[in-house]
Amino acid sequence: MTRVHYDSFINLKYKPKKTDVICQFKITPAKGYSFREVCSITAGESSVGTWTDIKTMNPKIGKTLSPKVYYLDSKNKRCRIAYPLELFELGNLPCVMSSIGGNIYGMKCVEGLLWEDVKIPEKMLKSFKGPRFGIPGLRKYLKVYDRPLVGTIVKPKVGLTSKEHAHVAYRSWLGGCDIVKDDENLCSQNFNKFRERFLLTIKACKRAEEITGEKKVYLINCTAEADEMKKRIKFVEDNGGNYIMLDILTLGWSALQTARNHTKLPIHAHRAGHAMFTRSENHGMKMEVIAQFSRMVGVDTLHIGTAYGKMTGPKDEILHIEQEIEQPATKETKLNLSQDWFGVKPVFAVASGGVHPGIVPQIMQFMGNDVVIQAGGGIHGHASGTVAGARAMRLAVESTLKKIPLKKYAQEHDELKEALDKWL
Ligand code: CAP
Ligand code: MG
Repeated sequence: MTRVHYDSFINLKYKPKKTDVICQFKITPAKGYSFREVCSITAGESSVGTWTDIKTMNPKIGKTLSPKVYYLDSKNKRCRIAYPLELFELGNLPCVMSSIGGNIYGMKCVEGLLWEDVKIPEKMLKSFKGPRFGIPGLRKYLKVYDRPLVGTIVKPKVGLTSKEHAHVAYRSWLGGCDIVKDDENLCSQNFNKFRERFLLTIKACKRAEEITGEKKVYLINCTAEADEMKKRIKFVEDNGGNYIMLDILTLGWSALQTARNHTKLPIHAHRAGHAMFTRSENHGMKMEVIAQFSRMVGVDTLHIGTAYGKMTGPKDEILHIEQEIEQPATKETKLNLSQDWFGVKPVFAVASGGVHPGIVPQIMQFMGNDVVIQAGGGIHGHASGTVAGARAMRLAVESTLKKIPLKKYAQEHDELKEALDKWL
């Protein structure tokens, strides 16, 4: 077996510069390798190093571009590496990923490599667009200032015709949803073509606005091959659309950047497939890092989990992710790096997956008011149907804001009572 062995990227005296990109990893060395050695290899393989010394290396490269492992915590297998900004092309996230999230993940010396956190310097942040709307912009857009936003996902995920889809959306808005979105796997299948679905559903959206007097948005899933995605976004913009949705991880960072460059509409980021990277406790990358890059590129709403619903994700991690996408800055702790967002707009956290009115108080207590609370099954599964289901969600938000226990509020509100009877 080819054995890599070097120690040259460790420098525990190094004080990171303001311009460095800093990453925190949890590293499990493979048998026969030490923790310290693999930390050094991680820095090397994701930058200027390779498995042996090379004749083409020169001192200038070594001096200006070598990352430094400046923090080692062998007990918790955690290290922090400072990468000089010059290693990367600004405004090119795939390039950053190919470096830091690249070859090293497949090397024999690594048994597990978990990219836990990133601290992005101002210059890199500013080379991306960031959210166009952000939380204050979206609140203004929707004219909702004092409560969480309420959304739904048209269900079943796939299978409805465009007409049926528009009808379910319409009934969701009538019942009280601010937001109606497509599901992540609905694109332009034969049974429900993109253009027809869009035209019918946006018409229903305008009608619901007239009837309810509230602003309503339709998050249509524009996920497709990049040229086609651009065409779909343009079609939405040219025909009175008010929001687009993208599956950011299946699309890839490149197409997400393209979308951000090409649309004036808010972007909803669905994270379908994130768990392929984020689920293992020892290998992959954490949602924290995905969330930071999403804010940097410029999405306006991002799924981050609920802790109380059907998806995995520890509460403390979800809370930290929410802070990371919604706050102007976060502080350094033993578990996380700090991040100053230098004015990059905040992203609305989306709590979704197994949500129903019965868990709204917990979600609001845990995630606050700046959250989009989304329920698919928890609305369309209501015993009296979609309108009542949406109404029950709004009532749950209302009762929580009024600090009235759900069960008490339900005594005077049938839709809420029916929802609690089914799901609590
Ligand atoms: C929710 C959802 C979302 C998940 C994704 C679904 O539907 O549409 O895709 O929320 O998970 O299909 O599960 P339900 P996450 O309300 O019917 O569960 O938000 O954690 O990324
Ligand atoms: Mg879904």
